[in-house]
Amino acid sequence: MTFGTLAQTRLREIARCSLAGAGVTRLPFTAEHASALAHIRDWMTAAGLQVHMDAAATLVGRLEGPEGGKTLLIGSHQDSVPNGGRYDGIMGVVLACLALEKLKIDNVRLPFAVDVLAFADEEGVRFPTALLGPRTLAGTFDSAVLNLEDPEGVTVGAALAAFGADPTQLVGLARDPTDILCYLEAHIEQGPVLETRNSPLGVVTGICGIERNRIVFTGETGHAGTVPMADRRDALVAASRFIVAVSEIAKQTNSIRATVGEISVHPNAVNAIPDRAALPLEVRSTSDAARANFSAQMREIGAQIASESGLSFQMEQTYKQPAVNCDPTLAKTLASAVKQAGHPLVRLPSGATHDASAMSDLCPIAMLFVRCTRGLSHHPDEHARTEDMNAAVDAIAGFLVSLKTEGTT
Ligand code: HGY
Ligand code: MN
Ligand code: MN
Repeated sequence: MTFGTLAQTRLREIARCSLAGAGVTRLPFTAEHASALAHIRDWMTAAGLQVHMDAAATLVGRLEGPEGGKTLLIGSHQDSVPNGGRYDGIMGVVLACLALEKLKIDNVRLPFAVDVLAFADEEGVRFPTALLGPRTLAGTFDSAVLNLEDPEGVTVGAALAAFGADPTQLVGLARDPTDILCYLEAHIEQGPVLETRNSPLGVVTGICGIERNRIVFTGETGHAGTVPMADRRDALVAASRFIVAVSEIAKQTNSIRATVGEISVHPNAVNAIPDRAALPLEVRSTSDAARANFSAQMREIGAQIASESGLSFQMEQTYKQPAVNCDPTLAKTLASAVKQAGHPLVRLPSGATHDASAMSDLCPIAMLFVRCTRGLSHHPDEHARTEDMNAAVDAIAGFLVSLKTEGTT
């Protein structure tokens, strides 16, 4: 059995730790998360790691290194989006464990310790926040997050405590940057580039920044049959014009990805004119300046659309994460490991954000992408090939060994 086959088998098994329905639905601090940790614990134990769950519900598998040596961090997230795929996040955990298992079989001893990390919550689906685990390790965690609630009114703090973690001990999780070598994350590409380039692996150059704004158009409701069209202050019509403008202008700016993924309408009745339309505008770019410019442009356009129809317009930033670069030296080492494993080298930016985005506040980061069939992700049909995951295990193991020989410890 190859490591790729083992990875595919393990990912098929852990995909069952999910709510019913298409694809995988595994949110943080839930029964599905708890059952997934049992599988991950087994993977870590098979790799010879000492396993514990930290106060942020990150499962940590530690391979001890020489006394006083540094620690290399490697991993990804266990959670999924609703009806997501079986590779996003969790693939990075299984590949990390298998790479260490490979080194154990090859009797390779590393001159540094390794912590494999299975973070609880990267997607930010259950709660209006994300990256809890990486932020506690990086010391950038904001304790106000503990009071944020899920749709059922459960706070992050209560969910952590009920899960057996400890919201009062999060501050103590911060790592000393001088003890850390780097953070490596393997992740399915979630896009079409590697498939188009016919390459199983890619070395990530940087991770996009992200900004989310809450937009509200407010007009006036009225009877759908009696108010003349010219007299209407229809919030949904204005919001629709705004959404089309977002798409058209984003298309004209090549480094921008802008999405309106939800909308709520009031009174939301078939025979009443909408007096309120609320929507999130998400903007991503590898350039923070381009992202800020685009948002400023949309603020102006939204205000103009509103004033033309006698409505009011509000736009408030609710989330921001800057673009981060992967460490060029680590990327070079990872590139050599990919070539050493006999695969072509493709370098590419990440349009998705990752745990590595937050880990970059703690230490230098490197990311390895694995080809994604049809570029499909956040989708039940997400798929990675067995042979590509096998290639990834080779490349990760090669990267760890080359860090040893390059003495970057
Ligand atoms: O939204 C993202 O890019 C990530 O999948 N959470
Ligand atoms: Mn992910
Ligand atoms: Mn995701």
